[in-house]
Amino acid sequence: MAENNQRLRLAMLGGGDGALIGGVHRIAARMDDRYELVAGVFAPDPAANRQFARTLGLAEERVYADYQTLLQAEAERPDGAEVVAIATPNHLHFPMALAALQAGLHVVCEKPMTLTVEEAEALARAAGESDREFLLMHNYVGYPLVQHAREMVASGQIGKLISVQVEYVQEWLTEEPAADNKQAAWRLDPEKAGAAGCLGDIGTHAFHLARFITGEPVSAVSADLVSHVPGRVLDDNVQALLRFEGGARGSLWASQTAPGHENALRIRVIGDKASLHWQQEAPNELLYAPLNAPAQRITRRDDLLGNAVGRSIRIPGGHPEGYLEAFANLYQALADRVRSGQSVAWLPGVEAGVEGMRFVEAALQSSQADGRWTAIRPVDTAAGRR
Ligand code: SOE
Repeated sequence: MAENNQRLRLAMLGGGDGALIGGVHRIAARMDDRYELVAGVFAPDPAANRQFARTLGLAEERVYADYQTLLQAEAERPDGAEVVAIATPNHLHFPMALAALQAGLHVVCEKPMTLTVEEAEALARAAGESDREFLLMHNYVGYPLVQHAREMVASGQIGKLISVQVEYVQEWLTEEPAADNKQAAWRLDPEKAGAAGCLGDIGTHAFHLARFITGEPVSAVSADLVSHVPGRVLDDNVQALLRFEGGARGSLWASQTAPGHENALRIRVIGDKASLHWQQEAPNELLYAPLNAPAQRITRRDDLLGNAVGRSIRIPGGHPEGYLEAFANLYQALADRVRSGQSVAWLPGVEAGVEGMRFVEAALQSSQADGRWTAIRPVDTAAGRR
């Protein structure tokens, strides 16, 4: 397919006033000038929806009451939306993504992909039957040094994988949140968040990061989920042991009740020749520690990292890049795929969502059975969508 840099017409579902991630999607989509926001439904309340859309400068007739009307009306326009970004509470991901694929749109979907494994599998089938792209927003794989770590593992630089320690800890739900905290309200409500709390919200990011860097599926989990805040229904702290398909062992800790931790995602990948250590709050460096030799601090240099990684670097080393740039890398890669047919193998897709939901389900079952080892059914990635 020929290079075509025409901006992709983007519609957005969710992400209105008071939302954190909606604004991030809009910044990330614009960063490389590959998208134009043309339509949306930002809030269920009609007045709030219109008011918010006005702040974005959207044409009034392209601000819709609900997603069904948006999909239908945009399909009838010659300049209709081509991609839809879903940044709503979890329970809406599945119906919206399914309808969008069926309406012929490419989909960008927040994690966790669905509420259940059944929904995830149904979405994977729908994506398989369509010729549209599906991007699951596991944004942390967009960091250049995460991609570099993955390349180092794949090219044998750490040797045989022995263990993985991954943790994603935050403090923001340590206390009962204020009643008007919109972010917290739906995340703590099983009707909207699903059966998993912290496990679904950030445990899935940690799980995907481990899977992404190592390239190895996790075959079984033994999990212990707990809720520290009295009256809270969903888990807010997860400790899990992992068994990787190739024999490596791992541990995953996800918590939203960890005072002093803001957005502390970090991973250590241990091989028999070397270890790697990366932290999201200091994302411009990766520690490479070979056996019996001095450790090396690898910095995010555009001139040293490989081509695949180089494309996702915008300014030379020493000029910090961060969360927004990493997020934008996924949007950029999706645009490459849609406009130029470029294969971007690292982009998390619908299979990553199925895998994530199978992990969530297995961890929930394991915890209910007092930590019993529970198998995670493997995902067929033959279709090349990960
Ligand atoms: C809240 O815990 C949250 O916004 C998550 O929902 C995001 O996925 C994570 O990236 C940052 O924290």
